[in-house]
Amino acid sequence: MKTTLTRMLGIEYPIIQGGMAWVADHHIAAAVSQAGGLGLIAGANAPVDVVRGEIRKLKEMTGKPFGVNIMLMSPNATDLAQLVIDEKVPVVTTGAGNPSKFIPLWKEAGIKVIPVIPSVALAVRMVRSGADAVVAEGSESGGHIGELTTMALVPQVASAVDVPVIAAGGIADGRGLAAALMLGAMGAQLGTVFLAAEECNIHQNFKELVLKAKDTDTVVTGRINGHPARQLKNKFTKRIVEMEKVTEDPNEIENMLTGSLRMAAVEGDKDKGSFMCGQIAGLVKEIRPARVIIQSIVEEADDLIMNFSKRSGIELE
Ligand code: TUI
Repeated sequence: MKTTLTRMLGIEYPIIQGGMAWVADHHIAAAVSQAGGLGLIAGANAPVDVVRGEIRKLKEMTGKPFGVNIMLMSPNATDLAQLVIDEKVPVVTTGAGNPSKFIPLWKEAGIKVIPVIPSVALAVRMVRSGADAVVAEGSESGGHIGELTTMALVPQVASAVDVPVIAAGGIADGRGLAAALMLGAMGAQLGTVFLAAEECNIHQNFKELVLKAKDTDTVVTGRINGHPARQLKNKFTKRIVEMEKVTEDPNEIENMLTGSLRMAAVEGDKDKGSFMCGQIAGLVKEIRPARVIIQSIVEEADDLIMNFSKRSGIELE
């Protein structure tokens, strides 16, 4: 399956793995890239030396294209912006902010720049600043999200910009990829389904919670402090939701979040962790190698697009 996105990035399939903080290390990123998608290492709040180590370990595992996601609220964002240049990283995605000031440097270094955006206005601004593509991320996604759903956001972004659009949020199988392409996207970014990849080194408890989750098991916290984030419901989110009703200091919520991603992904602490996860978790039912996940998504989407009217029973005159 080739699109303008696969050609731009030199990958086989139009599938990008999300840059999940405390989750996306060189193991999962290398597996996704080796399988023909684009694997991403999450910069998140990690120190520069740690991310450099991850990049170098990934390069030992695969010679295929990969990317680094830079979370712009990180205190290390500026140093990471330079690191990706020094380490000749082929693709950079960004999240949780506006990367405009870094784009000229990255472009000069030959890096493909793909900001994740939650609105048409930001997409247009990013393209004017030189972005090569954008990820239009709907609020079905896990982690830090905007207001719009994937269904509403993707076609509006696709109509507003002349670079490839990658749909994200609520996609975990071939139906989702095919639907994204129908909405005008040239590919899809997936996070939740890769939480259940064999090569994803999160705590076993996290994987089990994802496999067990049903459609209504996530909740958005942080709307009050301007950093809304979707995660699996647990004791931790219950406490935050209660706190949000009474607190007069939004920073209090921010402080509660400190360490909670690590607590989920590394410690597997079911009560104190923030298990960031998308609404599509209910569709994720087994642990599979990244290669099998990608193959099955692409095969299903391919078949749907080629044989849609026959498969669906929808008759066209
Ligand atoms: O960034 C993400 N997802 C994330 S980041 C993260 S770490 C974190 N945890 C708690 C609170 C905040 C961060 C976990 N998941 N997705 C991409 C994304 N980017 N979603 C929304 C945005 C975004 C928001 C505002 C992009 C640009 C933006 O611009 C505002 C501005 O500066 O104009």
